[in-house]
Formats: sequence, C-alpha cells, structure tokens
Amino acid sequence: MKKLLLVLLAFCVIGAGYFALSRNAADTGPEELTVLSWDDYIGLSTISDFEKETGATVTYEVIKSNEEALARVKSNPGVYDVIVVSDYMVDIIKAEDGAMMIDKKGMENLENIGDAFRGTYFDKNMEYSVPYAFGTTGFAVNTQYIKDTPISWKELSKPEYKGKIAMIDDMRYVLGSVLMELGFDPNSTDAQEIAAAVNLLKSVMPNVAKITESSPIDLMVNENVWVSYAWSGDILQMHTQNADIEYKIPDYGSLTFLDNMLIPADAPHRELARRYIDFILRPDVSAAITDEIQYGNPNTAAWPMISEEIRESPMVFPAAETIAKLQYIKDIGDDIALYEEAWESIKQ
Ligand code: N2P
Repeated sequence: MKKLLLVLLAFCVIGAGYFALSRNAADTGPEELTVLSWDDYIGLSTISDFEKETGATVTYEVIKSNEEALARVKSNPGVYDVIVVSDYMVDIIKAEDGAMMIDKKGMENLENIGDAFRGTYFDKNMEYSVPYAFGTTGFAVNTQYIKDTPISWKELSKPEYKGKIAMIDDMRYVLGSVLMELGFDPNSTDAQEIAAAVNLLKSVMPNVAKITESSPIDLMVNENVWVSYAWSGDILQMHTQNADIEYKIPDYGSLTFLDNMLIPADAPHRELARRYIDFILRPDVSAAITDEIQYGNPNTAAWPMISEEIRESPMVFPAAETIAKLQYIKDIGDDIALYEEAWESIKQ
C-alpha cells in the first residue's frame, strides 16, 4: 500500500512538473500572436515585418463591428492577444474586466501618442488601451452615376437606386446615422425614435444590393453599386482605386470613432502583444499604415512621415466645421437589445 502511494505521489510530482513546463513553453516557445481587428486596416507589410523581426507567426482576424469583437472575445477565451475596438467598446470591455492593464515597462513608443488623444473618457490615463486610428462614417458616392444630388437615407429610398446601394454590417453606426438624419440622438434609447429609424431604413432596403461582410470597397470600385454607407478610410481607399468615388458627409452630420488596441485579460501571449503594440507605434511603421488605410492617426510622431496628400486631406483629418457635426457612439447598456431587434428586422 505504501509503495502504491509512493508511486502515485511520484506521478503527481512528475505531472505537476510537466504542466509547469508546458505552460512555460506556451509563454516562451515558438510564438504566435492572434490579432482581432478590421479589414483593410493595416499596412501592406506591417504584419510580415513584425513576423520577420520577432520570428513570431501572426494570425490577423477581422470583425465587422465592435459588437462582433465583444462576442468573439467572449466566446473564444484565451485566443486573442490584441484587439482593435472603438472608444465605447473599450469602455464596455473594461467595465466587464475584459481588458488587461498594459505593463508599459520597456515600451518606447507610447509617448508618440499626441496629447489630443489622451485623457479619453474610456481610459483616462491610457492604462488599458492605446489609440490606433480615427475616422468618420458617411457615404461613398460614385459621381459618374450620382451627380449633384445630396445623399441622405431618404434620397436613397427612391426607386432609381434599386440594387445600387451597399452598407456596412454595423447596427450602431448605421442606425445611429439614420437617427441623426431624423434629428434624433444617434445613441437614442427611445423605442419610438428607433422605430422611426427602422421605418426609414426599411424604405431603403429594397434598393440595397448588399449589407457587406466587411467593407464595400470592391463593390464600389467595380461599380456594382453606386453608393455605400461606409467608414471614411475605406471610402478614401475606394477613391484611390476609382477616382469617380467621392466621400460625402451629410449636412445633418455623421459619426466618428477613435479605435484603440487593447490586450484582452485572458490573452495567451501578453509579452508579444506588448511588443506588437510598441511596434505599431513606431513612427515609420505607423505612417506606413496611415498611407495605406487612410484613417486619421493619433501617433503625432508619425505625422511628418505620412504622405502629404493624406496628411492634408480634410477627409482624413477633418476641419473644425466637420468635427462640429460629428458624434460618438456610446455604451447604452441593456438597451442595446432595442438595436439588435431593429437590426434583425432590417436584415430579414
Ligand atoms: C474598416 C475599418 C473600420 C474601423 N476598414 C471602424 N472602427
């Protein structure tokens, strides 16, 4: 009996040692980094340059909305190392204890973030998140087909747009924009106002060719559709590929966002995640990203290296009168159910 106990004990000791070792191996072994971000939102060689420099392998997965990011992080615990989400979603994830405080030790490039992008309501001291890019939403319009008509959701309900409209699959930014056109708060939680927005959007739906999986870039560039509700940088990328496509922000205003990198609380490769964030913040790496994605860049040290055309574009760095018309999406707590229901009914 004593012998049996000894043998069992030995197994336990060896077993514990093995698990300790394999845990170490996961921390230091052949490194893998899983990033959850958006489509068309990284430089052409950013990921491969990081892989070359670190020997790590990076998996870059894409989301189409902040709500999708939250759902993916929750349903895949211990998978994501870095995620890129907007202002209000940082707030939500932090409140749910889903973000890790970033250990700033040895991170040399955090200081490159400009003062205007610090002190945000969702992370006052930049403890959990680091600003990545900012932008707006609005309409991509192919001016070959739509000449001087001001675009609005109401205009898009006319029969001449049949099959010629696309939009992003993001309930908060789409419904938020429709609410603004109706003169309501884009973060409204009033069931009647949301119902009015649903009605207007439903009158547009017979004309919508596609609510896109990620971005309507290809549909617009190939002229399958004439107009899309989309993200600013994506629309500017469309313009780069097809000069007839212009970015229009309606007079009633639009939405804006500041996207941020954060490390989920259960990230398996936190050291590498810190290294990735610091790499992205290098002025040259960051400027190359902006040149490609054409979103605003909170990394002020990168600004002198950004191509002049983008640096001076009011569509990338909006002028004061545009900024005055922009609003942010906010966390609306459980009332999000109103939007989920509304969006379901739109997509049917
Ligand atoms: C899509 C980028 C969108 C960012 N290319 C919106 N948070």
